Amino acid sequence: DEQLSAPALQVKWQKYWAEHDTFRAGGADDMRPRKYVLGMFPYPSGDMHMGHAENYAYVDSVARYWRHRGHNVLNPIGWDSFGLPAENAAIKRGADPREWTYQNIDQQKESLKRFGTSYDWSRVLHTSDPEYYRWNQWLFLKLYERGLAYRKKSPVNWCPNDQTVLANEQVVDGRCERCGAEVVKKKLTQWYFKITDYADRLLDDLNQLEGRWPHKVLQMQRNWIGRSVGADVDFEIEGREGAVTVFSTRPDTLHGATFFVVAPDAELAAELAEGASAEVRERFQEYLSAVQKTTDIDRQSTDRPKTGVFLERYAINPVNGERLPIWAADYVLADYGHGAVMAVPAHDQRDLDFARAFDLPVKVVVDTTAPITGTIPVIEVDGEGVPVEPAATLDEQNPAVTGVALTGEGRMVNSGELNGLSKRNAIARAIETLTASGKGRAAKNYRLRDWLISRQRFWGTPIPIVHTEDGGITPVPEDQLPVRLPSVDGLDLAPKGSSPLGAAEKWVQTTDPATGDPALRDPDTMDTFVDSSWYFLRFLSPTSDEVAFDVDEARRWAPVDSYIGGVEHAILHLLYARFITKVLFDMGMIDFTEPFSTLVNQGMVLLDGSKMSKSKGNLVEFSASMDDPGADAVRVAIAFAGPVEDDINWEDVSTTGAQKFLARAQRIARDVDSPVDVVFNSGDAALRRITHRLLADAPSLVEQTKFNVLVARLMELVNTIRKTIDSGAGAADPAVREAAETLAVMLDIIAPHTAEEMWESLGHEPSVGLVAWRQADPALLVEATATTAVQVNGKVRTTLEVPARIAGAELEALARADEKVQRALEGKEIVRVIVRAPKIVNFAVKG
Ligand code: ANZ
Repeated sequence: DEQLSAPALQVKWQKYWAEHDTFRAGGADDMRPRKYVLGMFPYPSGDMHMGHAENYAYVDSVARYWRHRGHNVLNPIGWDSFGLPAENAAIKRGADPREWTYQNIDQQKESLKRFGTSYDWSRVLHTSDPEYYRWNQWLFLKLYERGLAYRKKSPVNWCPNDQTVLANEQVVDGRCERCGAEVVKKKLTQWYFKITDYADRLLDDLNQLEGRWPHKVLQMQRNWIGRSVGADVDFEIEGREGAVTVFSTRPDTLHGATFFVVAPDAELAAELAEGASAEVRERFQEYLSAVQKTTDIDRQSTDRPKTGVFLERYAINPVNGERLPIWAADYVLADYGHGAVMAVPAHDQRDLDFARAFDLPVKVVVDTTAPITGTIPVIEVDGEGVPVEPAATLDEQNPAVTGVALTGEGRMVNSGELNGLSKRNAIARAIETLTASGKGRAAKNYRLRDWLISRQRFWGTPIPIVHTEDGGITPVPEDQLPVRLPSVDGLDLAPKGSSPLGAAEKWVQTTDPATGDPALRDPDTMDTFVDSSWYFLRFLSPTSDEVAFDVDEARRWAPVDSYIGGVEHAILHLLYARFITKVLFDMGMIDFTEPFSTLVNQGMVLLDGSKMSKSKGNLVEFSASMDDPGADAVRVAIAFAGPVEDDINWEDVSTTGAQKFLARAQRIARDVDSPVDVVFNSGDAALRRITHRLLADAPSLVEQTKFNVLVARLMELVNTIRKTIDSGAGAADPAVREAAETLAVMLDIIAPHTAEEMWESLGHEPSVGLVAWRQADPALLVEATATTAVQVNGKVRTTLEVPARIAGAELEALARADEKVQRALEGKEIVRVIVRAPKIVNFAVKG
């Protein structure tokens, strides 16, 4: 009657699972309902540490749960194994990034197995395998065919430290997301994916995910896409052929435009400055070079003093012919809208700040003090309606004086035919009028930019394109894929601003597949976010060398039912995966448009309140904890420490408590002394009620990610079983076996090794991981009830049947709602209510 040590227990059951392939997903003929459970795949940056433990434990629990609910579960694992850390590590050691990568992968695999995870190990993939990245290249070609992959020369984000370009998404507060170096702009010819073609769908489809993805993530995606609606308005410019267009969300305010601003780094600014005096030209050049050193973040900052140069040129307001002085100012960005704005200082704060700095006129065109039906809430005070906002006069609110732009609702003034209209109606009317006169039209704008995918680094997917001597571009035909990375031998990987692949002469020099003429391979590699944008589909047919993924398997399994990962991927990875999913849908390869039906962002295990990391030297070692206290104790303790979505502190995690609980659970299984086939219809009634209440509650606890509550309930069950064994009918009571079996099956989702061992002690064949949770017996869920006497002035008017544990307030409400009681109270004033739940409610009344 000895309990196995944690390592012995783990080895025993991990060996069993591996030998029996216990968690392999069922094939096409498996008729159970399917669940695709997926954790965001790991990056092989080193061995696992305790900071990762919550992620893997939670994904595993979800997968195990659905198996217990009778589902055919697919829970695969792979590695996102291209990328900078491997390349940087290789440079540091003068080694091959492959070595570092695959060594780390092996280590992580081993750790994940020791943690008792239930992956389908037959589907492992690594994005750095040619068998995988070949299909990245295929995807690139498909996007190219559809006009969704294109090259352009434009200013790109450049990390001077990593010596590579970065996507907008990889620039955080003006710095490189990876190394923190300040990002600069550099003009380069690069490959882009046209994600902006999908902006509307990427935005609108978020509504489908409401309630199924964390609201915060949906909001971040919405803001990132940043759709604005309004109008494009054409302005003539004195002394220039052809109109210039501006984008405005407020075409209703056209009459309030008092000047015109061009982004200094837009081509138009240089062109207009060209026509100005020598002095202005010089001032402009100086200003432009200063602006080019400023980040977009700084340019948009509201508390930076406004700067600009008057270009001595004028734009003509299309609605009233007024001459608007044209300024170059850096608060207008070159690559948003059309890089120019009509400035309406009375109603736009940035324009007002600028107008006040340079003494430009301010003209109010929306009277925000004029009432719009229903917009100013009124409250009753002593029977009189009083507006919540005290009425102010327009004079008091003059933006030129207060410095505060009037951005609220109101009625149009000083605006010709728009006068008297509300802001909203005036926007619509202004667009109609502009359209009719041909001087403008309704327009949309997005913050979202096309996805820059070229990287000047070695450790990534080669772009499957060759360049001919005459500057032509030829895609590598599909049947010649993969374009494999060359050997790293003799290559200098050190960052130098161009791709190291360019120096691999034998590799670079090739022939045009179309003509046989000499040609050069594109030396850049793809952003690794391309790799992760579709990997969830590759898991469905991971070894196929015919197709990227099998469309029939995709119809069976996809989209992913439960996607689980860190909130750090709230924008980049999820947006790209959503985009590629929509492209594949348009290609007719899949029948869904969103890749991840539900999303959970789980927290991390922190130490001293900060993220564990090698650089901070605060890692709690993972391997050592698998020996002591053991995988199950770690998993129970983490689950118990708090809700899945929260970060938890390792200091708050009690593994000794968890160890004791697991030991008690195992002892119960060994103590049970009834036949394996005993019928569960008798025995200790209180214990049976607790068991069945848990069977009824556990699914929603798991589905709402309340694992901490589930563990607490399992602990309660262990205590009650032990009490029943020690008193009552003892270890032979069928209710004890029923409870112990329920405990084992439920415990499996958190402490699988312990659960298997219990299941065996209870006389069953493994694996408990495939045993279905039983249905709760409704007869055992009925709560005890009590009878309440409801009195009015001491006289019983009715009786109520209520739950025995009803709260006083609830009971009083029930009594008041009763018809007989209402009749007895009619026309009377209630002086006092006395409630003694669940027995008595007494209303003391007069009149
Ligand atoms: C006139 C106006 C009047 C505007 C008003 C706003 C309020 P969002 O919502 O971010 O799309 N704008 C247009 N292009 C710009 C650029 N390249 N750089 C900086 N600002 C630019 O903002 C759209 C508004 O931002 C546009 O509407 C324009 O100012 C400005 F009472 O036009 B608005």
